[in-house]
Amino acid sequence: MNIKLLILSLSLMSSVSFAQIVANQVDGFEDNTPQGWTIGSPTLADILITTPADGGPDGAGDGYFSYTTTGSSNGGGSKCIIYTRNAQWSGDFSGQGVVAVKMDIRATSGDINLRIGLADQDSNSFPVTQMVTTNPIVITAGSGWQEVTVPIQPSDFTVLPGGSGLTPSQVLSSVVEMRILSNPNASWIGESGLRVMDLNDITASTTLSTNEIVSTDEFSISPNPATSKLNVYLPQNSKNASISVYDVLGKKVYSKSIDALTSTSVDVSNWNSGVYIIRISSDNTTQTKRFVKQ
Ligand SMILES: [Ca+2]
Repeated sequence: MNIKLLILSLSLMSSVSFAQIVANQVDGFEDNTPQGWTIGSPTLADILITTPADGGPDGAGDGYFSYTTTGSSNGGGSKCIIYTRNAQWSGDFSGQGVVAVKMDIRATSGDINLRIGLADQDSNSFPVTQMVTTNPIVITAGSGWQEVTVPIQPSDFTVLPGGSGLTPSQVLSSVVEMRILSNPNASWIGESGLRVMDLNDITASTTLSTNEIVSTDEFSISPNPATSKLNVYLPQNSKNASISVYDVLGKKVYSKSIDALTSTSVDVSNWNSGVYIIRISSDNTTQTKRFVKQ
């Protein structure tokens, strides 16, 4: 390669821009890739990170991200933390109006003390000022998929020692790396011990509301947990509605057309104990809820 070509290719490389955060973007894991989320060792990431095609909160066809730590106290893959760098979770969070990260999360082995970490970069693209959300959100092992909202406004963060001294506001406008981690203490590193962290629909939210979707048009279920009968109350004006129920593996275990009714019940007495997803589809809307069969 001659010098001119070398210079040309270098200048082309430097002009390649990374993906940047966009308001309301969603990592849904429907493409069965980790969408840039990784751990320190790419080799271990290939083993410890999986992206099942089914079994997310919406059941069949809802792919999700799953990271299982090694359970060791030290070494690659031992810490409960994943990150993206110079990818879709970098850039100007404040400029995009992003005030929270919403996600579906499930802990199937060990409680998760959920925190979001953000870092800016120096001129060599190394993260320098690092900060994590001050208050962990505890996801109890075995509690099934939970929809959580992690506020990420400046006052929500603790800046970790050793950085370049930027304020949370400054970091939020020039993010290089984002982390999702479990640690009872404010730390840039995840805690060790065996954990399985499942994630879905990681969303750059411009609202702090946890009830965006809740309205008078929402369906409801009771009792939850259910032992013999699950009552389903439909939204008003439901047309051509149907109920589908999926188990945690995404297998459809029940379906029924419920047109022209306002409530119905499902006999669950012979179902296996566990978590199920119930989906109501109608001309107007599709909604899902989780319930437990005891
Ligand atoms: Ca998904």
